[in-house]
Amino acid sequence: MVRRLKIGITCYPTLGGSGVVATELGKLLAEKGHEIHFITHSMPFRLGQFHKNIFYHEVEVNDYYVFRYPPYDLSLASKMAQVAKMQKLDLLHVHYAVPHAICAHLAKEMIGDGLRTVTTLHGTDITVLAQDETLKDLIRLAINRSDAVTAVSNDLIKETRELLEIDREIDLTYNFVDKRVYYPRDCASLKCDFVGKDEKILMHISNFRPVKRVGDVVDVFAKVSAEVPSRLLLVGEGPDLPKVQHKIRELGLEDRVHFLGKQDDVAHVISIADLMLLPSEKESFGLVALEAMACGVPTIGSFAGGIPELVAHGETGYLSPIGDTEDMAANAIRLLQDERLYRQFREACIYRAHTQFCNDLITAEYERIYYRVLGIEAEIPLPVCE
Ligand code: GMT
Repeated sequence: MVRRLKIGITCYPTLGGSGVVATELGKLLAEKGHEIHFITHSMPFRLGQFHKNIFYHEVEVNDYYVFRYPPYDLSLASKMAQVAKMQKLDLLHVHYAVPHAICAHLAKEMIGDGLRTVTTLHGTDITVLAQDETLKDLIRLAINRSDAVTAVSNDLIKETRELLEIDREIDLTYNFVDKRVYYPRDCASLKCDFVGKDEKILMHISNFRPVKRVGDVVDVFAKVSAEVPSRLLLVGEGPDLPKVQHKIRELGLEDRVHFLGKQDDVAHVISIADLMLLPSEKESFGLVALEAMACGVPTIGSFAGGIPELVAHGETGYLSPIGDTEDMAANAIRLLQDERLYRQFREACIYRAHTQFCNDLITAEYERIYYRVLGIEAEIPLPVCE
């Protein structure tokens, strides 16, 4: 029997896809019998109720009076070392390079080689932060000192190598969906709250940062709604929200656009959509497009980053050059007006998400990496998801 592992996980617990991936992975590993210790500044929002094999260690920041700024990174590194020692952790798996990978490196320095570290790169930790000369050397150090590094798309692996000029091994570990949660839900009554009988729903979910190009979402919707009776549902909040609200007013679309704010039950919300819009400028993977795909909702998006590795262009959605809202709108209209084509896309979406990006498969890939860095011979078969 393969040895169960004791794993410390650090992530941004309250926002973003990297936090979702880290938390869901922790839950799945715990289900498989591993002991999981979350080491974060607050309870991961997707953790939900009590889980067997899952423990939570809160990082408290030392606010000693000589510190001008509370040193979160140092508190995190100390907490990692403390938990690793007390709980006899086998490894730390950190999500997002800054500051988590560097803190893990410090913790390992404190504990010694017995503790292994795995870093997962998620996106802007490389595509934005590694372009910043003040952070570049730090990120390179953190990556080079990790016992294993994984990234969520081939595109992100390529960017990491190019931007940081490193040639170490980086494993590919795509984002995943839990098939027990993400499948087409029957949300007819919820849908009726927003649209009339023959109207379609276009949806965008993000943190409304400039890389998401939410202005393009509105432009695409303006063109689509001129041809197809439809509504736009915007889910999430972030710095570009006021700009987007202004644009909607300028285009006179207030009656057709609904702001849903932040939502937790994403599977239900997505299931009422007919199309997901993801016109990002940078997107290392695009977890939301995967969640939509698993619920049978095709994506209209851009060719940015790792999106083409996820969305099969012309089969589970359509992609266009970044900023080409004409093409995106034309693709959306074609899909919404052709019922047969839409049904075909919908089925292809569910099949692709549930077979290529399923929880069992990607969890097994992470487990293989853990045993490899620990030098433990273990047979972890890669399951065939159906
Ligand atoms: O890197 C970020 O901007 C934040 C990060 C997050 O926490 O949501 O998003 C990235 O990680 C997700 C999970 O791996 C990916 O699905 C997103 O594509 C990626 N975002 C970007 O690359 C902009």
